[in-house]
Amino acid sequence: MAATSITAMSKILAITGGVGGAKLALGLSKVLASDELLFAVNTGDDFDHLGLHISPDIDSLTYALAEENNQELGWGRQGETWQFIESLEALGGESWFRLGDKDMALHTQRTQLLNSGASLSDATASITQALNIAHTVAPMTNTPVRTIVHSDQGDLAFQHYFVREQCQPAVTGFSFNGLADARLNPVIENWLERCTGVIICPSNPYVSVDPLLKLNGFAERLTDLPVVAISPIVGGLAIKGPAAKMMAELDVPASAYAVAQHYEHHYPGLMNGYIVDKTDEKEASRITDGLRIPTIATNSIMVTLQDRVDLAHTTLGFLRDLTP
Ligand code: FO1
Repeated sequence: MAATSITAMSKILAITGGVGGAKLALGLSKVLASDELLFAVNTGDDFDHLGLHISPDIDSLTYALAEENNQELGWGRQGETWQFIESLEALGGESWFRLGDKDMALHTQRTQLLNSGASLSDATASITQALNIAHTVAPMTNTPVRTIVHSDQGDLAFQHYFVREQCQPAVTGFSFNGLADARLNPVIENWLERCTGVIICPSNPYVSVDPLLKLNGFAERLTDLPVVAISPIVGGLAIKGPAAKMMAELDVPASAYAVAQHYEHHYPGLMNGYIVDKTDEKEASRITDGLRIPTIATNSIMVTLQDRVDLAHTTLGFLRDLTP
């Protein structure tokens, strides 16, 4: 399906991280052309592993946009084989982080590009172009930021919490090493000069969206723009990932309302509109009245490509309605 422009004036910034965000991102890429849509991606999940630089959220988005994402696993590349990781395991090597053979090629190429002096942004552009992705996938920053999960089992690097420990430890909070010194990717900075609206994709607010919004001055740069967020929580559950479990452990009700409250508390006035799933229709009026954020309810569970495109259209229409 080729991207068909809905308005010649759009310059949309989509903030995304993880698999839920990547689903809507694909829908948006079908609706807006590459000069109308830029993806700003969380890099807090990045880590160095087996001598390679791994950027899981960039990978999820890259494979989604290339329509090469592994639908059974929910991460990684489709049509994968596992000879490398199985051979490594047989040698007694570290194999908890399952790197597929095709996926390994991407991490190797990224690491090579970084080692030869490319920025993460340039390395990502080279890889996405090679995979025929028209849209720009912009890492939030070119400097390392690493999410640390504080838990009942101590402080854990994000992938150790998420993959090695299977999100079992109870979380008590998060910090983002390197964030204070990180500079917003100049590609995103330039886009903001002409940006007409911002979409916060249905990603985990604590570990996918906060690292971006907390980046030096970024949230403040967005306050003059129409911003719409989509709840990653539907009917008290996270569509994918540990968001609902994290909320329960942080003593926050796992609800679409609480996600809106989180954004409003930490970034007052940032969000101009909010989208919840139609199963949470009752929450929509509570959020509109209680938090004074115009909220609509629609189908936000994206199973098919058409679901992704439909949510993209609804989000862009809502954003347009909120634009002065
Ligand atoms: N997630 C898993 O649950 N298990 C894995 O072994 C795993 C490997 C992996 C390799 C490359 C990559 O880019 C992502 C990978 N993921 C894996 C997914 C990833 O760690 C998480 O989905 C994100 O960090 C959460 O946004």
